[in-house]
Amino acid sequence: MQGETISCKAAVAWGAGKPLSIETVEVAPPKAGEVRIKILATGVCHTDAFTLSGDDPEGIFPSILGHEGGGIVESVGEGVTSVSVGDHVIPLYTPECGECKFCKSGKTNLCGKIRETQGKGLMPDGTTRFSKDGETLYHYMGTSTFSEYTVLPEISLAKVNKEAPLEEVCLLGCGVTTGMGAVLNTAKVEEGATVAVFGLGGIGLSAIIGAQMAKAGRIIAIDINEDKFELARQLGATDVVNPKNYDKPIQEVIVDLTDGGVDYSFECIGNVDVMRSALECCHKGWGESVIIGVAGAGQEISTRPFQLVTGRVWRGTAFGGVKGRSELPGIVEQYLNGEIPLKTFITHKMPLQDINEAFDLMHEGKSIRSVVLF
Ligand code: NAD
Ligand code: AHE
Ligand code: ZN
Ligand code: ZN
Repeated sequence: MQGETISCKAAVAWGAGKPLSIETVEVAPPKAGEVRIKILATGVCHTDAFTLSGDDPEGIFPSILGHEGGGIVESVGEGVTSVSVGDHVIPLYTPECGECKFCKSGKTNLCGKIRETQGKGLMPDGTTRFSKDGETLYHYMGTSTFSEYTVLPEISLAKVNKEAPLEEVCLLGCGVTTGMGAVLNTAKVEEGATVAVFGLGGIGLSAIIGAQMAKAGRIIAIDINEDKFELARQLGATDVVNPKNYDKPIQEVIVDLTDGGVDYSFECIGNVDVMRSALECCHKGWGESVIIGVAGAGQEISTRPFQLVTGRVWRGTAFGGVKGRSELPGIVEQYLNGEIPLKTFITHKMPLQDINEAFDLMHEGKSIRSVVLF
């Protein structure tokens, strides 16, 4: 049943480079095909910081950021059939409509149905559900989880087991699913393979979990912040490398360490120079490098075409290739079966009013994931 407009707290991004501001905002009821949810917890991903910094070509202000949440359905719009009030859900920035060219291709998780309006901070009908004293606030990544209440299209929700604590499985809404999925779905790493992971934040550490699940023979973890090494080892890294400790390019260091290069590498930073290193540390003839990190407006990758001519493969992944509605509920079950150590990722918890601390901790390299509890 459709409700009334709700007034609630949200962290509003008024402009690039400004801290988020906790405001009372209005959240309109869901229209046809839409669902309003009460957010219980949200992680803070580097992509939120990337957009807030002003580097995101799709960044729109004022908006409500956040895309790694967990919540409970509060009300549903006309025609919604797949979720009902009280269901536990994870918002999906990569929806799954099941009927568009992309969904039907069987080749990608990138659904095309609402991508255009989503990128403009709008709901599929071209309007927004958020406002503040009559001023429009834009949606972000179709999710806007930095708000007590948010509205999403039905196709952007994965219904999950109510036994799963939302303050942990919210991390499956982006970081952990992305890193694991990049290894298991995008690269399809085989048993015994040698893997290099560049960047040991929430994404890189999840890639290590994926590599461990794939039974990779060697997992080389690379970061310029050595505080990240202990957790990387705990999760399965066999080697840890700080590029700053060498006076030659990191790709040469890795090639020397691995008798010619790795089978698979993953860039989990968003640095185009490291993307090049990640490609060039791959083994001639078959090595594959997967770009996960998101780079700012105007930045481009480059390498000698000879790197590809001689058999290396460069690819990328969004949300780890995971189809959210059909596959995420199963990943939540894997978590419930003890296969995914989500608690390990939560280094900090805080109330919404302290959300800017989560960004500070990330920039200082002190957190893996901060989870905001509502
Ligand atoms: P994070 O800030 O938690 O981690 C980044 C890590 O990279 C840090 O440990 C940092 O010390 C390390 N680092 C920085 N510069 C480095 C360098 N030159 N060499 C080695 N290590 C370096 O970030 P995160 O939340 O894990 O996100 C990582 C990247 O993945 C971001 O660009 C984010 O936007 C992107 N991302 C992409 C997807 C996707 O679907 N493709 C999903 C989530 C996040
Ligand atoms: N808006 C940016 C690109 C940002 C981006 O690549 N986002 C990833 C998810 S990052 C999650 O932390 C993604 O899913 N991309 C696929 C898509 O369709 O957005 C830009 O450069 O314009
Ligand atoms: Zn993210
Ligand atoms: Zn689709």
